[in-house]
This record gives sequence, C-alpha cells and structure tokens, in this order.
Amino acid sequence: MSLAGALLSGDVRALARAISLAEDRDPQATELAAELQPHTGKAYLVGLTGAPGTGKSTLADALVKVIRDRGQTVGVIAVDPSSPFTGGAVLGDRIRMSRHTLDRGVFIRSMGARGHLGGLAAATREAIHLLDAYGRDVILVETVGVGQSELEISTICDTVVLTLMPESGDAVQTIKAGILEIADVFVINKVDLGGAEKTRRLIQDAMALGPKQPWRPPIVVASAAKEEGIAKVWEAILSHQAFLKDSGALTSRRQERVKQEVVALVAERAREQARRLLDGDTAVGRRLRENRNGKLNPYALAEELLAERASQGGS
Ligand SMILES: Nc1nc2c(ncn2[C@@H]2O[C@H](COP(=O)(O)OP(=O)(O)OP(=O)(O)O)[C@@H](O)[C@H]2O)c(=O)[nH]1
Ligand SMILES: [Mg+2]
Repeated sequence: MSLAGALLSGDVRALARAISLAEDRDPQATELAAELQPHTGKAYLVGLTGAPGTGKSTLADALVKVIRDRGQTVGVIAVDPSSPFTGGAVLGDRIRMSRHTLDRGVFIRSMGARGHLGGLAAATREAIHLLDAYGRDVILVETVGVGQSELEISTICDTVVLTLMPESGDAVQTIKAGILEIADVFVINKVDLGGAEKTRRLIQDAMALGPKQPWRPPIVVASAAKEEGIAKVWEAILSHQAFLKDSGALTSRRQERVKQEVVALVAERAREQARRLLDGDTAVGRRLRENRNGKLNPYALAEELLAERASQGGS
C-alpha cells in the first residue's frame, strides 16, 4: 500500500514516517501532503504558546485528557526550534512518557529543525496536514512564543492559547513584546503558586489599552500540573471556535492561512532554486565563483538571477 493509503487507513507507523519525511524536508512529504489535501480541513487546530517553562506541555497533556473524555481524538505536535540537533528529542521523550502512550486516540510527536534552518515552519505545517488527513479531531501545536518566532502560530492555528505564569514577570514581558495580541485565550497557569489575580489585572489593563475587538479573549486561571481549571480552558477554546464559526472569521482565518502557506511554499522553492542556480553552471554562478576580490554586488546578482530564472521559464 502507498504511504498515503496506509496513513488514511489509520496506520500510525505510516503517519510517523510521513512526519519524519516532513522534518527532513524530503520532497516526498510535500507531495504526500498535496495528495492528502482533499482529506484535510476537518481537524480543529489549537496553538499553545508562551514563554519557556510556563507549562505548555503540561497543559497539552491535561487538555488531551479532557478532549479524550469527550470522545474526540487528538494529535499533539511539540515544536522545539531550539534543538536542531536532537530533533526535540528531550522534549519529545518527556512528553511521550506521559500516560497517553497506550491510547490510540492520542498521537504525540515533537519536531525539531534537524539542521534545516527555516524549514521548521514548513515541516510543522505539513505535519498538521498529515495529522488532519489521518483523521484527528483536534490538533494541539506547542511552540515557544517568546521573541520573534519564525513560526507564526496565529497564522497556523484556529485558536491560540497563551500561557503565562503568575508573578513571574513574564506577563509583563509578554505585554511589552506585543505577544498579547495573538492570544485568543489566556491561561494563567500554576495558580497553585499564588499571585494569579495580579497577573489577571495586568492582562486586563493591557487589553483595555488596545483597540476594541469583536472577540474578548477570556482569561482562565488553571493549574495544569494539578489538573485544575483544564475543563474551563477547553470551554474557552470551544467558545472561541463558536465565535469564529458564527462570525465567519473561521473562513477568513483559513483563507489567510492558505495564502501564507502558498507564500511559504513558493519562497521555500525559490530559495532552493536560487541555490541551485548559484551553485550550477549558470552565468551568475560562474561570476560568483570567478570573483576573487570580493567586490560583487549582491543586489545586481539577485536581479541577474531573477532574469536568468525567467529566461529558463522559471523551472
Ligand atoms: N506548580 C506548578 N508547576 C507546574 C504547573 N504546570 C506545569 N508545572 C511545572 O512547570 C515546569 C515546566 O512545565 P512544562 O509543561 O514543561 O512547560 P513548557 O512551557 O512546556 O516548557 P518548555 O517546553 O520548555 O518551553 C515543569 O516542571 C512542570 O511540572 C502547575 O500548574 N503548577
Ligand atoms: Mg514544553
């Protein structure tokens, strides 16, 4: 059976293999995702983001239980851009050791950059499509949300959950970094540590300063480790989902996502092509290699390359 056929029939090894291909940026994975595209669009995509250590993985684990208790299947992708060499193995092992290992309705996978700089976003998108085609009802995507992430979670997921810790200063950092706007649901995690009210007020004050939006992100106080407030987190996600559907925003979000993905796919191919032309037996490539005094003009070379590509019919 083909890999696509095996994946569609529910073969978990086929799914795992396909995701590995995506991670390796193997063109087969892109072909596979394209082939499986008609089988996608059913999964609901939830992004979990927030500063390191705020409890995203623990929350994912707790959410999986709530989702499973409601009879839905779930896929979890933990994206770890910081570990290009281990492929996110440490994080993956931690999360894979969880209690869901034997449940066939749960698929957990971590993804690393594997040395493909800039390829992680593409790999993650492909993995999401693969899980969607595999038939998962809900897909949770965990990413570290500090600073400028190459992976713009809000353009990848339907609902973005932002985790914060009480009294840690990361709420302030988050507000300063302008990350607040991407949240559809706030989770103040580790409520057992105290100080959640102060953090709640900080978020409320910051939101009050911003423009009025049709969706007011709820702030849920929870303890992922103690599994308190997790059902409320899920309710908040579902109410955001209902808002998106009723307002028509789900359609526009998904349209925007397809647009971003097309741009990303074209960019990825263009990058490869540019490298191939520069390394190959082309006029621009030769000029680059023959140059000895380092006085080449990258702007002119880029123009030349684009012209060369156009003359080759863009192939
Ligand atoms: N006290 C307390 N600790 C928690 C809670 N939730 C998570 N933790 C702990 O916080 C630490 C970090 O949790 P993770 O779930 O790994 O956090 P993360 O955001 O996934 O971290 P990275 O993936 O490294 O960015 C772990 O030691 C957890 O056990 C909670 O509700 N209360
Ligand atoms: Mg984590």
